[in-house]
Parts: sequence; structure tokens; C-alpha cells
Amino acid sequence: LRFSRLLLTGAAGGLGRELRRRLKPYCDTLRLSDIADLGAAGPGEELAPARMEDADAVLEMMRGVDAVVHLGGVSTEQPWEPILQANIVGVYNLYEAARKLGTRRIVFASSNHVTGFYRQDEIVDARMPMKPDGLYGLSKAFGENIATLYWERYGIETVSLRIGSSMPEATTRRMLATWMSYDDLERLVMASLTAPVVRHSVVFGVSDNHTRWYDNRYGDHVGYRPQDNSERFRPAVEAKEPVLDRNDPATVYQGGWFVRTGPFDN
Ligand code: 15L
Repeated sequence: LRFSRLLLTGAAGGLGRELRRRLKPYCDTLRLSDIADLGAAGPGEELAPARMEDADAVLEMMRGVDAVVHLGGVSTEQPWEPILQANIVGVYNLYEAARKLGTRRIVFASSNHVTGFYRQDEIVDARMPMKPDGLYGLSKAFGENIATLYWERYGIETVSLRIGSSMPEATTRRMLATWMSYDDLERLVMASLTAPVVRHSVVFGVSDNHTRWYDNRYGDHVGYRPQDNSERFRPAVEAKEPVLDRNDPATVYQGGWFVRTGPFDN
């Protein structure tokens, strides 16, 4: 066992439910947080539900953990207020708690939407300027920037995972490039938790797909080596989407439909 106590936030969400069972073997105690129902604590689990915008609750949630896998917060394009609270105030509260408690490492679920306004015929690496494709991507850009600040000032390490589309199957043309299997997700999170030195590193979270938009050279030291490939879904995807509208922004840009979601009337 590498960790005595690991915290997983967003543990009731799509990726959280997967990682809940996959991370347990690597720690004595897996602490789980979410605002949605987490069910009962299993063996070696403990529940610590907290609203990310509640600084006191976040501090308690973080007390005594070796490291954090932070998936909590809003995971889609939404109006400003929920994004501000969960993803901006919430991530500030997370890093402040890490500073006060001396938490060593955070694995931050960032998103491909930090760079969603690059085109699908461009290759993006972690040093290219961010081009968020909406308020959600903007909030993840904030999360990556606060990670840099807290590394430089306080020595708290972060690996920001610019996750593509981590789902059971690739079901669209876009997902042939953005898909990451759950097995590769586990590989990515474990590499991020265990790499000896990461400072603040940015890794694109995709499988070893033939269609490629991302260049992970600046995150290779983290040691993530994807082993799956979306190619086996291609025949079904091409049958379902034989022709794409090349004038549709969702086809032009890496962020897909996120680039044309909203604006919202708050
Ligand atoms: C994300 O960041 C979302 O959290 C996820 O639900 C997917 O929509 C994914 O991006 C994607 O771009 O496919």
C-alpha cells in the first residue's frame, strides 16, 4: 500500500464511481467526497461530503490526507454562478486547505476544454497558450493557474489532467481523438499520484488513439503510457456519422459542442 489516506472528490460522478473501486487497493483508507449520494462506506472507505464553496467544510474534508484526486465540481458548460462557486471558489478553497494542512500533492481533473478553441487539425501541447472554449474551460484554466501559483509559492505539487472523453466507448468522430478508457484513466491517475517529482505538470488524458490532437511531451516525466486505442470503435462511429458538417464549430474545434453551448441567461 502506498497511501495511508487518499481523498477522492466527486466520488459519486461518472469517473468518481470508477476510481472509487480502482483506487481502493492502493490505500489503507479511501476518503470519499461529493454533494451527491455516495451510498454506504465500504471496507476501508470513509465518507466526507463537502460543498466545495464552503471553505470550512473543505478544510475538514482535507484534514489528514496524503494526497487528493480532485474530480469534484461542475463538469459541463453551465451558467456562471454554479461554475464560479464549485470550480473557482471551490478550487481556491481546496488549495488554501492544502497550504494550511501541508497536503503534498493534488491530482486535478482539468479538461480538454482548457484548449477547446484549437482546431481539430492542430496539435496542442501543454506549453501552448490556453484557449478555453467556454465558462467551464475558463474555470479549469483557473484551476491550472492556481496549481502553478501554489507550487511556486508553497511547494504543493499538482498534476493537471486535461481529460478528453473518459467513457465506456467512443461514440462520435470527435471521441475517436478524445477518448480515454477507464483502464487508461486509472493508469494516468496512478502515475500522477506516484511520479517522484511533478511540480505542476500538465498531461492530456487520452488513450493511445490513432486520431491524435495532443502532444504529451511536456508531461512524459509523469510516466503515463496509455495502452488502449479508440480504433475498435471506428467502424460503428463512421457508420453512424458518415458525413460531418465542416462549417459546424463543433466539427471545426477540439472542444466540440462545448464551443457553441450557451450563453446562458443568468
Ligand atoms: C469534459 O470536460 C466533461 O466533463 C465530459 O463530460 C465530456 O463532455 C468531455 O469534457 C468531452 O469533451 O467529451
